[in-house]
Amino acid sequence: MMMVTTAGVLAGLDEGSLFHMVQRPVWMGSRPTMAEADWVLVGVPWDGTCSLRPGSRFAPAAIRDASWGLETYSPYTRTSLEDPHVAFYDAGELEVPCGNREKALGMIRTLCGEALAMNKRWFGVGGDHLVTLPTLQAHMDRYPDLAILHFDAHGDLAQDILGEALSHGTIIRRAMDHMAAMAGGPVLDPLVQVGIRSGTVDQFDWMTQGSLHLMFPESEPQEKIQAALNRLSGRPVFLTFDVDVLDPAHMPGTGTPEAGGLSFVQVLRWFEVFSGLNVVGADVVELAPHYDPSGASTFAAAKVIRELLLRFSR
Ligand SMILES: [Mn+2]
Repeated sequence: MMMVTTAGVLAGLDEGSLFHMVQRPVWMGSRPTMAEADWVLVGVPWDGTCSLRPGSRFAPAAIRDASWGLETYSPYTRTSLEDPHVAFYDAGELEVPCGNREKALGMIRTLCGEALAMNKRWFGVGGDHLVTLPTLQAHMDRYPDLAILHFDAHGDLAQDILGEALSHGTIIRRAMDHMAAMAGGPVLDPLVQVGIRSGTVDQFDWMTQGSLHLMFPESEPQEKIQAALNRLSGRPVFLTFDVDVLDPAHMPGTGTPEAGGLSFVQVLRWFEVFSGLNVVGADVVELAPHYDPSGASTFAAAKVIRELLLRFSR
């Protein structure tokens, strides 16, 4: 029997050994330093307000690991994470106290503000959707005319969840409140929502008047798609992506799965539709990896991040 020995492998690494050792502390394709990067990718492992099944605090690490299972090249955009114009830096994860909502939100807002002050584009990886609120507030501080492009199964427009105004189910309503406070009056125009299929009647009424809601790319009339583009064009856009916008058949690994959602291919089609927008920040939230023991949800979330980085780099 032939013995396979590893003796000399480590010593031979510098001379081009057959063995290839890889360390994976960062996202696939990350630049080695922040100075070289346009985007800063930050994990926010906080899931303190999930109303059904918690676990999204585990998403940033799981997605980072899964990223190595993808190619850097995307056949959809025909670009690669290694292309010069795509420059992102995986800064790791912010250690946030899961039992302390106010402190966690304050830390996220401060860190995001710092990244924006360094002229970086923020790419957050949640966490439950509430982590998007301080991110949006930091963006509104910098971009008073910010618009929001929101992918989700849920409108996240509740006034409160069991009396709690700050929750993953209220975040878009709170963001609009923040915008209205900054503008000194109600603002209805700067929101486009995609994939919403769950909420109360008053939330859907509000959505009908206040936001422009799109569902499946092949069934929306061209005029409505154009109206959405008109709303978002020519202004800075924050794109927030709750993975439960995907149908549970594609994305079972999430806290509040909702049947009747988009396929991965339909999501890609929307990214293509919106690819001309000036996206100044983005996040992907609500993956709860342990509810999908196959791991496929985590790979899908990693692929969403890759496609967003590629679609919206410039
Ligand atoms: Mn949701």
